[in-house]
Amino acid sequence: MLIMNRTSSDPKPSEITSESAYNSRRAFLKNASLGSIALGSGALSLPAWAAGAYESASVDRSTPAWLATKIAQRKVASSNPTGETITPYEAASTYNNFYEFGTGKSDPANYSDDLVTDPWKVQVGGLCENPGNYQLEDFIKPYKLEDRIYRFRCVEAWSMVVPWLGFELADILRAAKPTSKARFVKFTTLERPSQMPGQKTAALDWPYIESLRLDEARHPLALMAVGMYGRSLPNQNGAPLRLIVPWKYGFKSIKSIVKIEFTNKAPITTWLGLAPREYGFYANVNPAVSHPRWSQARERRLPNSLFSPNWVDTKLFNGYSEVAPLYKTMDLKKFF
Ligand SMILES: Nc1nc2c(c(=O)[nH]1)N[C@H]1C(S)=C(S)[C@@H](COP(=O)(O)O)O[C@H]1N2
Ligand SMILES: [Mo]
Repeated sequence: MLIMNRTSSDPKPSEITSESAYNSRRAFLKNASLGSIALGSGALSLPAWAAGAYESASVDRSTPAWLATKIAQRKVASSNPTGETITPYEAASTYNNFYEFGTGKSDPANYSDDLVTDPWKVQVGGLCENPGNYQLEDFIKPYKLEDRIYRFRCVEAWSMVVPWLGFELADILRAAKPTSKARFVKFTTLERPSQMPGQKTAALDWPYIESLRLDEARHPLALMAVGMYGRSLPNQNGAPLRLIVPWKYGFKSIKSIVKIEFTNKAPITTWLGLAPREYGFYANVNPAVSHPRWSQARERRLPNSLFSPNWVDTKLFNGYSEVAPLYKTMDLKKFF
């Protein structure tokens, strides 16, 4: 998510986590014998698809009791529908984009420990019949959680396969009942510079904002995630509540959500507002539409390094062709 007219923003080799960085981190974890915490936790019963994914998992963050209970009661995925290797937890939780904590790939993991995610409030409002202010626990109480194993593709051309854990965004729409005037749903991230050091900089216009058309939001693939890899979300991955839209570039999947509003007009979302020629409102994964500064034909599957980039071909809608009807009247080159 790098901007043309910022010198600090050109993709640097150092932004790609090097093999040695991975190895030294792993060595550190072994020495600190933290690596065993997650594996040793009896609460986690790992399905077959997860084999190996936790190998070097180092983080076992405290999870509020109510959330741990809900997670334990979730519908566990019986198989991995992507048929692709699950990205190790270690990679998915240390190579992140979350500019609220800095623009470097390891900044979110390094600087998000102090973010307080419990208690957490979610406000639902705008053009809907059932607005409300909720504690997160009450907000998600009606919904049964489940694992959803999805490919996830960043506009920067790296990707991963992650077992997210959550419930359908469509459930929220059914509960909030957007009025006939509503056409978009707008999401807002927490603004709390005291705990989000990146917000003390002008890296982005804060707070981070994203949006979907209502029919996109109702698609059963769109997920509200409260966890990943069978546990609660680490702060760097958007705790305690984030969006996952697997057929769109990762920047649509907004983290640490505090507000959900229904609007009549398309909001100016964060990256669209910053660089409209580079980041469109739709941001559907499309190998045929290049970013102005790089091709989108391929992607580097995490974990990777400069020495083994692990390239795979990018698929239209990230392989989720079931969403194609949402866009059948649109020129995907124009509405990118
Ligand atoms: N609030 C907020 N949400 C965000 C971002 C961000 O900087 N701030 N980065 C986005 C981008 S560009 C990507 S690729 C994904 C990365 O999610 P991950 O770190 O869990 O892989 O989060 C998205 N959501
Ligand atoms: Mo991204």
